[in-house]
Amino acid sequence: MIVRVCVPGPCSPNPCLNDGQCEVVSEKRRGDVFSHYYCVCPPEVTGEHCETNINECQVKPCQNGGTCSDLNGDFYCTCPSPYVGKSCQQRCTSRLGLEAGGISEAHIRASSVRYTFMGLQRWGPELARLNLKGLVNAWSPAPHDREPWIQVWFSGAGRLGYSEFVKLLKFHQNRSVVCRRGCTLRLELIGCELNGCSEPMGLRSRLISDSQISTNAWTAAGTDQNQWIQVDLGASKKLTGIITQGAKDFGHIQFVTAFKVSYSQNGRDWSLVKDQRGQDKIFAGNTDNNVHKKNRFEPALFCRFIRVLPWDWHGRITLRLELLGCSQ
Ligand SMILES: [Ca+2]
Repeated sequence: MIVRVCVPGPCSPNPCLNDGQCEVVSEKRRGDVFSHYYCVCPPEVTGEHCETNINECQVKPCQNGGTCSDLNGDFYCTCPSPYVGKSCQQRCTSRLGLEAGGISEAHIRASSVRYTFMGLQRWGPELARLNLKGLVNAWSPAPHDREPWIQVWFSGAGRLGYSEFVKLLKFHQNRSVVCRRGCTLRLELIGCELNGCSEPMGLRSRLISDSQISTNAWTAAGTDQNQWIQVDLGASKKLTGIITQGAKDFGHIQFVTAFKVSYSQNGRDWSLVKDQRGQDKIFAGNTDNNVHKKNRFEPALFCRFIRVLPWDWHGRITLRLELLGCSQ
């Protein structure tokens, strides 16, 4: 009678460390193996008894001057500014969208607002954007506000465990030093989205050449729903969003108020982006000729070619655009 359970043997108690699995070597297989067992080690350790920690820093995974810390089956990079990411691979210096309008008015709040010219001019927090033009062109707190602050909310950032708000406060105790004729402020925040796939694909900075896209500010020859503009990314990319902007032509304001998007791997077979009900998705476009309107692709698109199909417009069909994504 053979008893298999609860008998002390080469694997009981388990001689393998760090959760290594002990396997008994059968008599037949033993040959010149002198131990009665061997250890199957988890990936983070090695050695006869899984006793040796594998140094994940040995392959130097941290880029751009990052410092590597060896962890249990993993590594951690401490990155010097402005680099972020698992391997410090991402340069985190994008403008986060105050100036360009990617951060909407509803996402900017402040402790108070100054009114001038008999209360007609409102220096609201939504005006705290760089290079804003016009008579009232910045945020300014009320004169009685002793501790002014302005706050920007990045929707969605909290899901990643990073702070979702940035709040600038207490510019200076003695305001007469800092603020001349009232505190006013315009600002831009520099950073990046840590999911790492919403970098501008280069239409605005012309990394994508004009042969890949018809032109930077595009006006369709026709004014009907058969117009489209196509971008060839050169290779398959992951696209997570699109930014559109209208234009002004000899004083005529022109912008696309709604559009559809189709995408393709080969430039011949096209699929339209659908909404949750399976209908062709109609993206909300611009409401003026200047502000950047950002739309997300959820889920992301994986494609080489993308077409914007204007669905509704003001004036002529005129569009400037940038795609957001990455090469993964
Ligand atoms: Ca390790």
